[in-house]
Amino acid sequence: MAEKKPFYITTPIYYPSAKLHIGHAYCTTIADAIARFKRLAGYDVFFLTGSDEHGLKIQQKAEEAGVKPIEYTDKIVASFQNLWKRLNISNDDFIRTTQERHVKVVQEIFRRIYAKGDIYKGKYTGLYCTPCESYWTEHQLDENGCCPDCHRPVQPVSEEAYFFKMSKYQDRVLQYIEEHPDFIQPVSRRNEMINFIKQGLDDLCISRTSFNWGIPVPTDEKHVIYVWFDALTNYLTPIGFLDDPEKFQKYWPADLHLVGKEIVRFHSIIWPCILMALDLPLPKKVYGHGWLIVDGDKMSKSKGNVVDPNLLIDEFGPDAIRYFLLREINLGQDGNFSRDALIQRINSDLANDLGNLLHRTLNMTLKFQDGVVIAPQGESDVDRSLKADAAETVTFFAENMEKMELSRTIKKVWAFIARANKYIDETAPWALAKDPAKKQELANVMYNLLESLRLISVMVTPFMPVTGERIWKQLGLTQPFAEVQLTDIETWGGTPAGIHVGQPEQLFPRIEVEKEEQSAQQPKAPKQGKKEKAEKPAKKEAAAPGQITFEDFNKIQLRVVKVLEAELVPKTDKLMKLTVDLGGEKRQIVSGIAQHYKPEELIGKNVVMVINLKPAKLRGVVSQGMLLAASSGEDLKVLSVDMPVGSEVH
Ligand code: ME8
Repeated sequence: MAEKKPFYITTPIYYPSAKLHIGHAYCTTIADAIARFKRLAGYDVFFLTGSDEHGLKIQQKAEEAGVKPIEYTDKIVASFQNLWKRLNISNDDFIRTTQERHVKVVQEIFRRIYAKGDIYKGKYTGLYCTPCESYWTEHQLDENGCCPDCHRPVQPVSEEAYFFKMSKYQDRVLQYIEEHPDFIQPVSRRNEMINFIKQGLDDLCISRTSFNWGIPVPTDEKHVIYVWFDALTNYLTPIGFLDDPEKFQKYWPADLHLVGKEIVRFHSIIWPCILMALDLPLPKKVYGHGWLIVDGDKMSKSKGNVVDPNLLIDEFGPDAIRYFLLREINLGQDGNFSRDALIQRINSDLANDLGNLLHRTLNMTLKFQDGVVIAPQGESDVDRSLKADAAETVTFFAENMEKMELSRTIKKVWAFIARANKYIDETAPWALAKDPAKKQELANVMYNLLESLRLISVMVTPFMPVTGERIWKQLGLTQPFAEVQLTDIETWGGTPAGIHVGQPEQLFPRIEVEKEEQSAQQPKAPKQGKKEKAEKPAKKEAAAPGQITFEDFNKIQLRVVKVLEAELVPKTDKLMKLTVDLGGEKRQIVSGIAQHYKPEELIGKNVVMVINLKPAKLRGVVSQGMLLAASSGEDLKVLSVDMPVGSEVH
């Protein structure tokens, strides 16, 4: 047998500074769909994901939690691994940058590049963004003098540090990018990177002495290696860079680094410079995908719009979430996540189109042929047209998945599902079943439907692995599902005659929107938790008209917050934009108090805020809460209290 072609695909390694949200799940799901497709297409796939555990931010979080950094990361990393398991992510390894195998690699790389003269000791003075773990120069800051990535304030720092001579590789990296049009994708990101390099690359600071949660510089232990140098090299560790030359030879260079758009720069500029210093070939492709936006807004803890993938899996199952993310969003662009759109897709595409096709086909096979698949003989025009569509869909699938056109591929497969549903109406098997002379014609129709579903079950698998296998089993196919390859669906007729189909099982229950709306009135967590769903809700005493129950009142979360910044919203005379501190978390509120206060009168005040109000946009500015105020006639005063920031108000 010919040796399988290797395919090495990676996701970024995630920071265990907080729980993962649906945006992280999006990135990993894309990589998983590609990895699964490549396996199907006969590649020897190595799919890597992991965790990026060092750095000041993690050290600070651990200190806040009163535990050692490794205890802190152990716990969060376990939650990552659990999430990937629940989402059926098929990674072949999980790298933790705290693992001994990785520490050895990073230190060896440091040694090699130092020995070559491309790492030197100097003095670092610059600006550091703690949340992003990034150093910036003055001219890179945004218009407010903040971090150009996260737009939060940066701190000036000055210390002895090791530097990597990126400047030495600037011309070579630029030349490489220009000569390899496929290296950075999509093209828009490639142009951004070219412009960035043309502005000149500074040498990169790769060590710190002001914290110690990191990999020590091998020859100078008071320094720890700066996180990006440690993080990027993760891609070399599990494929045997130090300990398995044969494996390394096989998988390096990586075929695809899939990353979010904001870290393309690290992967397509810094990482190539490090690899050039190591005399290693560069990865074949860096693909920068867009962000997942929630109901039109970027997800962030401070906006309170973070969507927890675990709760969604509890509620809708992993495949529906995967389907939605991959179907709804074009890879290179930002895309919107909305619960309503998710429910709509589940009902129309999964329960209706796919679920009905399977259900009707199996039911009719059971009813008209005792569940036995009968070999087809001859074909009608409509049969021929269905088969032509099937062949075209399989070709489209193979070609477009290679091009990472995931959403387009899904749409094409669903067009074929619609085609197969239409074929049922066109051929009307129930009418054929009434006429004994049409027995073979009926058998042909049933065969064509079952065979269409066989192809569909394989084509949906990269996106929905559980569903693909469930369809396969219900069809009664005997070939082990795990062994199925793309070649098995490239020719029509793989369903063997004589097998028995199984009983239809519902793939996706319809979500009743009315019920949804009712349950949306309930507090969020119980609605999403499975256990709570199974339990009967306790009977509640209804409130009289005009009254609210204690439970209603209890839903409102009131907190003492400090006003940090205040400014008028341009082109309005009533609205003021405030930045408030909730006690470790900042939020932005838009409040209609501009006719009653000057901005400077509010700054520094401790006021009362509703913190769990659904974010809204006022004149295009996002407001993530509401201030309480008392008014009488023209007079209005915000409720201000002499209590520490973060105090709860009952
Ligand atoms: O950047 N939509 O880690 P990270 C889509 N440790 N993708 C999103 C997203 C969203 N809303 N939010 C985050 C790091 N991501 C480094 C990587 S790699 C050597 C080191 C994506 O946990 C984000 O774009 O902050 C990034 O690709 C990934 O999650 C990891 O983010």
